[in-house]
Amino acid sequence: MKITFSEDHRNHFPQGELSGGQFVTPYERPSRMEYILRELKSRKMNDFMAPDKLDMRAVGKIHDKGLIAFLETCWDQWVAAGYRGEIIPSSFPVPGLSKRKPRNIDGLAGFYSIGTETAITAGTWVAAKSSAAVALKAQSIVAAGASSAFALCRPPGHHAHAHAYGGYCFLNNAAIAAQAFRDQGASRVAILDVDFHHGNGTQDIFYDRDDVLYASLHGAPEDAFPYFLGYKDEKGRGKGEGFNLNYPMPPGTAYDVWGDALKNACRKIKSFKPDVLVVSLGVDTFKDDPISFFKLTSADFKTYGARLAKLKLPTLFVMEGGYAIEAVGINTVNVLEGFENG
Ligand code: OKP
Ligand code: ZN
Repeated sequence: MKITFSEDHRNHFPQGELSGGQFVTPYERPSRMEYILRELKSRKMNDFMAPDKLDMRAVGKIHDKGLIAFLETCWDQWVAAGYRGEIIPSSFPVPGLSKRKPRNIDGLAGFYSIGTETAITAGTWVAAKSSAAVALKAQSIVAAGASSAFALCRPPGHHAHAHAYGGYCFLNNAAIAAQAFRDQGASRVAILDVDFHHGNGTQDIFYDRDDVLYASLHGAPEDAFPYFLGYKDEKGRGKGEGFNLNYPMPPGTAYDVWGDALKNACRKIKSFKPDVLVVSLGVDTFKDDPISFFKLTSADFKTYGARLAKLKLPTLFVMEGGYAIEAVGINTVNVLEGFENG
């Protein structure tokens, strides 16, 4: 399987994540990539490719111009305003407040984000663009006829909405890739999101559409970030009704239950008859993940990789989360190896 990767992800490494009222070293950190690269190489998965320059038209099909302009210029505006720290929003246009866009950069950050955990630094935009470029390069490899490809991208993407960043995500890499498949002739695209967290951004982006099926297995929103989306009764809207599938699961969920949900999602994906499958691959379902509450073992990742292969679809794997730093490589590569041998 071809793997796309760029070192440019390193440009995004905030010093702080606001977590439990403290600043901690962000869970989503550059070294995650080192562990995955090391494991890929040790299992002789060496077929790496660099991305092309990002096609901003492909990004513009998914994201709002205002968000793109914000991400592009926010750091300079923040510095010009005299702020000394990283960009962390603090005020949000929740229902009851006006939805008008402020001029002030502190206000704008709240306008364009879903929370306060995701700091922006000088290099964030360069890294976010490289992440989308890595996803699009792998997409082009599958579009050209490869049976699979792995986009080893960072920062992740599935929490990013058309109009908002957050949850460690800036550009929705999986959504951008799914749309690129559509624009290059695929009639139907399925997105299977196996990251521990619900992909609120991806769901919202495709919520009204019947040409992109979104299926997600995740920690129940009552108990888990992103808290405000991911319920089972969110099934899509208008002609999109029936093309959004949520499988929220409670704390302590292990493979017996998770694997059944996957089986069910795979059946639904199969009957959708997609031309291609995009997997939002987060490995934060692992039992030792520091910010999640599922109980998958490293062996389970291989098992479900093989299950995905049974769909016999051209498959694009797009990296999302996974924070149990030592195990992130093993678990990620277990999925890919399970898929290749499955
Ligand atoms: C990104 B991906 C705030 C908790 C925020 C953010 C988790 C983002 C996960 N106290 N947690 O889906 O792995
Ligand atoms: Zn996650």
